[in-house]
Amino acid sequence: MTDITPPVGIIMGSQSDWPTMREAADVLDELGIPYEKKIVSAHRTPDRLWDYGKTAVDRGLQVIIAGAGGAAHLPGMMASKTRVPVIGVPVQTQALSGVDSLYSILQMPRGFPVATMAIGAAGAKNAGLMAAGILALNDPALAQRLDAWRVALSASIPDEPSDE
Ligand code: RP5
Repeated sequence: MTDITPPVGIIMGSQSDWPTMREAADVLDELGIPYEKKIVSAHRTPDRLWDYGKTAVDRGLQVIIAGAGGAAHLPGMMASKTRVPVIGVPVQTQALSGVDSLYSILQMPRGFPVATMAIGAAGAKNAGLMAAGILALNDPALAQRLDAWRVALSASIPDEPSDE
């Protein structure tokens, strides 16, 4: 059996991040974009992080979506290990509402960017859409699907608020 690497890797620091990161997976499913999903922790499984980053280009990954909470070093460390674009998702935390995650991911030093999304579920969903937009640059069929998705979202917004 040959392992074919999908274009998108969704990685997260913990199983507890999955309910948030599933938003990214769901929108990739909607758009027909294959992905893999892995638990990779900067602190608990640093060797796994290193191997994932070291092999990302050769395996053919084109975008990495990385979610973590608290001392959220996963996206930045991944960006330091691979030139594959990293989209960071700050997972909401109980103690500091995800502001800790946001600052940990956002404030990268010059030279190693992470495209940082909003805190929580909206950020995860937008990470999936950002990945789609990047891939659509070289995939006309996906570009059409993404355009249609955006049109459908706009069409679903009512003109007026309802009391229901
Ligand atoms: C981070 O610590 C993870 O990304 C997660 O958001 C947070 C808490 O992890 P658990 O204690 O729930 O496994 O590394």
